[in-house]
Amino acid sequence: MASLLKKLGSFAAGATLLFAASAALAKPLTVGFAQTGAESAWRTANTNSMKSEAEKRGINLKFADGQGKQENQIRAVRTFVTQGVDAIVLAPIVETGWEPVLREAKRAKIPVVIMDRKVQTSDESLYACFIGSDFYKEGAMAAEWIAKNAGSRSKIVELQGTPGSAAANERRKAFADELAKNPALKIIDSQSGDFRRSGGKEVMEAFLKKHGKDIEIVYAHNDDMALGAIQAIEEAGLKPGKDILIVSIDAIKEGVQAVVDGKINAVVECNPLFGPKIYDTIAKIKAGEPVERSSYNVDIVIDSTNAAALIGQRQY
Ligand code: GZL
Repeated sequence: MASLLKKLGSFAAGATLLFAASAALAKPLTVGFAQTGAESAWRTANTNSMKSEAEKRGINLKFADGQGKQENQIRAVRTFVTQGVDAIVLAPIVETGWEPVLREAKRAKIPVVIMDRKVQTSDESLYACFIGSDFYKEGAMAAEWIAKNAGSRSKIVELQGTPGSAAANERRKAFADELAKNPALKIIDSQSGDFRRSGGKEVMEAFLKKHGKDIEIVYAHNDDMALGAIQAIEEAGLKPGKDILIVSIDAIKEGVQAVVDGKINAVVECNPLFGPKIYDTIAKIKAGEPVERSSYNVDIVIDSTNAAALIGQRQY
């Protein structure tokens, strides 16, 4: 009798263990995602990639739209910590001011993946890894294209992205560094359009009022501002891509179409479709596997030589 009870006991223990293991396996991952906002078509594509890939993988995604404000993103990360999510993804609108909330996540042993734009921290252990694009390279590629193709044109106006964002900071610095190698090229004015189409139009209208036909080239930190600038240039009776060269970054479908139409002369790709890479990385982190500290997407230049061939393949 005793041996039968003993056997029943060990069977029950084994069954409980098995049940617990299968329950743990079956429990969907919960990821908190603090997004920058919805300022551009690029951002919308980025959000859609994160949401659709989570759905495909059965991941429970808690999405927070920062609406362009750092304090909203900080509040969202704090909430994710309180909710005890399995991992946090942060697309930081600006580079600084994240240490306190990243420390809270670290104390709660919740890994944070920094996506898209970098953060400045004195303690790199505050986040698990960075996955994004090399904005410095993108800015350099834009300047190199201009140096090669501008001919006698030299006077540039710059539409900058969100002040304090890594994307704007690095694209501006790289472009300026490249121009230092080509002294004929000169930035005659530079202002933020906040990565927004409306911002690009308003700033370009002001530049046209101030500089008129002096403007020969527009360097826009993203396509949405370039498309806004095109509206302003056409309303001023000028031909974008001909009277004024336009070089931009992102390569959203509408931007590549503008290259096909000859209204934008070159666009540097900055792929927003991070979903698969982000969730693969989170799976590795949760399994205790090593992940790359920083990983970057590969960017290409799209201009009149390849835009028509590529437009049909654009995914965002
Ligand atoms: C770049 C991203 C920038 C895009 C803009 O990775 O942070 O923000 O270039 C977007 O279109 O608004």
